[in-house]
Amino acid sequence: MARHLITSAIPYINGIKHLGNLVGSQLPADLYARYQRARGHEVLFLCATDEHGTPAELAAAKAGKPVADYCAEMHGVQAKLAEGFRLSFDHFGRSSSPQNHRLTQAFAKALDEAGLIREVSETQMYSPEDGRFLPDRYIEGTCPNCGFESARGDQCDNCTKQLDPVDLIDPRSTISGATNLEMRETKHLFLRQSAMKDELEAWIDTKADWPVLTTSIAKKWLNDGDGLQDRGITRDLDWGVPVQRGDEPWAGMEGKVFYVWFDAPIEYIACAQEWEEAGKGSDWARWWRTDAGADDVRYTQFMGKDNVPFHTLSFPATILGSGEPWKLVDYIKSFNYLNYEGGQFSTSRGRGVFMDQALDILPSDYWRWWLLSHAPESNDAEFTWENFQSSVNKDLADVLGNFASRVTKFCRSKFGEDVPAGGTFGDRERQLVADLSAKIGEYEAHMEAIEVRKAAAALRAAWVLGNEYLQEAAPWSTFKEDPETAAMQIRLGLNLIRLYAVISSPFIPDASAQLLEAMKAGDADWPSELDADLQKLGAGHAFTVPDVTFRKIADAEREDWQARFAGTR
Ligand code: B3M
Ligand code: ZN
Repeated sequence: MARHLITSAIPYINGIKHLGNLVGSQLPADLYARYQRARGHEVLFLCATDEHGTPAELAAAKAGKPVADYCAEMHGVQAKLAEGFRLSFDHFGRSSSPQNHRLTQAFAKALDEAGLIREVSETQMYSPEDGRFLPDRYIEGTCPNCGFESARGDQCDNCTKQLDPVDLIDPRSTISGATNLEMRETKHLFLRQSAMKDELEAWIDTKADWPVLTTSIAKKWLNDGDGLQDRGITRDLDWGVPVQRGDEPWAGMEGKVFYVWFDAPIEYIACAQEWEEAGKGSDWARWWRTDAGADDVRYTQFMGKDNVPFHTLSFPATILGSGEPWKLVDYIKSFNYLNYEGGQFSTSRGRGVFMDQALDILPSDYWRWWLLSHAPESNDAEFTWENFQSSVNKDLADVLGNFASRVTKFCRSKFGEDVPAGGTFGDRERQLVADLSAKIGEYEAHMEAIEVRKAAAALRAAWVLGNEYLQEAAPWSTFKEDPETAAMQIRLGLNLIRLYAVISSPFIPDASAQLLEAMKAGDADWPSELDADLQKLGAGHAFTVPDVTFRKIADAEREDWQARFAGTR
């Protein structure tokens, strides 16, 4: 039994995420966590809300609420939606937790003791009109790297470059729109990433198995221009982790907080402490400290490509620089973007489908299946309603749902609601077992490699094999001449439903549970010896005909949704 630590990028607290956000981290992380659990491994799957920094402050101000109240409320909303999508986090934490405050301050102290923090007196954008400094998202302007006109102060969304507000061309305040900004002196802490460049590069060079998308982004920023830059890790904001050296004050840093991207990844660790504190498990250090057993943990992170620089460079710099025995990530799975109907999803314009809206119109399995089977892995992908309708109708309704319905209904009408006795496997059945074994082997290999689309395609192909078998064996015709053989065929069909329920559970957990219940399957053990696995439901075993597993999406409905989500939430 292996041990898997799995984290998804932690979503910003400000508002409900769209389906593009979901498929970029939380959903594939859940797929992998469910798969590893189903294979009998020990899994700790963590996620949290990212509650600090300018995104939280700006959103709270817009909602007219104190930022702490706003965050508490939105954490509840996001937790409920996560449940709705069946995201099986062992804990859904909060980066504003006391655990994360303590840990973030302790990391800063360790980094300072290692000589990796320097104090910098610098001039920062100050807006007299707003009466404040304008860090990060309080400022927008043109990206000096790619010319994108709405780059934020901390990062360009277009080219992923990490920025400092002073880098922006034609900067303006996002609070008031003011452009009469002045430079004022302020003091900040910088993490000396430049001193760690060689160590980081050597570490990344050991990761030959990482996806190209991950390593190419890391390499780009390691060797960009003058190489890896030192990063400011403090901000002039009210909301966040107060700058302290452990539990001691930090002279000259009064009233400042750590930068959100400094404390957010540390929440991956703090979240395990929260998990333990919530009584959901014990010994968090066994997952995170190599001096407490985390050496045999395999740690996998999931994220969108814009988050890769922070996870390949900044967070490892924090971990390595601390000189303490923390677990480093073993594998980073990153995703491109999902587009929406010929453009981008847009949170600000309400363009596209958001998590709450998706669950209002269809159960989560429909979305999970489409999103995962179209995950933006090697390229950006696009959601279109036509494609969604046709995938759901074909893959889920025609292939899987229809199989379960035909087999169970036919059995009920000819043999009753018990698995029928009689007959033995012939050539056709032996061939099916061989084909299915090969297909499931392929499926497992793709799941291990976290090739999400390929895994979905292999799973679908396994469903198709059952359909083809049923079509060829045609128990409804066999029954007329040879009821014994028809009984064997339908017994195999019922066992296939059970098998599909088991192997499909990482993708479509609700449908799997429904089918397992209808088959009254005693266990949901992953198949190991297919021949035997397909005889688990023996003669006389009772089952029921499941309710419709997947319904089809009608053209009129699709058109209605298309219009409804075009762009004004
Ligand atoms: N909250 C960005 C995002 O939601 C950021 C990720 C933090 S991961 C430590 O895409
Ligand atoms: Zn740019």
